[in-house]
Amino acid sequence: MGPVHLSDTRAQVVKRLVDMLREAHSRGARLVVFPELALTTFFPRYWMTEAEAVERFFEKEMPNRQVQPLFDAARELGVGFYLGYAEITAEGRRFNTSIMVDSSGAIVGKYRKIHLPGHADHKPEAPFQHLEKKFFEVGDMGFRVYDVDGVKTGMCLCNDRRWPETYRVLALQSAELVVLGYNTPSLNIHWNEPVHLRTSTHLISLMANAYQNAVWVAAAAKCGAEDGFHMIGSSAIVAPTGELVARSVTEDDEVVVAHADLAIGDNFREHVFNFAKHRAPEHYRLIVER
Ligand code: CDT
Repeated sequence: MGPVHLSDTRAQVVKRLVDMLREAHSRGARLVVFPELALTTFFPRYWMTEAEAVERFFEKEMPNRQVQPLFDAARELGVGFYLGYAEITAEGRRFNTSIMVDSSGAIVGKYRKIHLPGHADHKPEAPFQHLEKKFFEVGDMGFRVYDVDGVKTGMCLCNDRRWPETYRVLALQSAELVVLGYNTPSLNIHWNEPVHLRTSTHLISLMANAYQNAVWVAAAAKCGAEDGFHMIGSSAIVAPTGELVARSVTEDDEVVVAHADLAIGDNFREHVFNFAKHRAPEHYRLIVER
């Protein structure tokens, strides 16, 4: 998905999502993955109060009137989707959230982002902010696997994709597919990271974790320059072999399709990564200690 600028309305953004859903359907897709915070610009780059952020960028209900056309199109076409958005609960809790919607247009799963990158304080010396730790709480739902039109599907969001524990917890629940959206700024405000590493570390995270957990992975960027702030593209679909089978080539709205044969993971699940036979959790205790 190309950039969403501050001046873009929810209605304009939802129309773009519906257009991509329709194109995906015309090319044979049965599930579409949209980005993290897909309905708005990547607003954690801007310093503002929490109240202002809620007013401008958070969704109180899902679906709501503005997003309903996407749900209607999903039901009409029989195509499910994953969507990331900023959620404010009835109690006023704020999460960076994603949902799974099945081919009947029903929400069948929810995830609230656990690995929140960035900072909570104002960094006026930085070219932009990364205020996920200010605007969001750490997710309170864990990593869960949902049956989405018969496919065991796990979700995560952006920075979660860099952590092996994310995929392993999902694979331990027999996930066949992991879907995620991301917004990855091309510049790292914390240290002088070479720009090309932003894309290569993204891809290597998807590929290594797909292979080591025998899952398909589909990752969708929001990318290009949002009001001058550039984010990487390279939306990708990776097979359980660890191989990249599809990748976007533009930084605009672009539909990338792959046929994901779920059986490709079987040999890996039965042999090298047969968890029941070969895992040694008694030797892994350190990774669940702080
Ligand atoms: N949105 C998000 O999680 N982005 C992070 C940027 C990390 S640098 C603070 C990512 O992992 O892509």
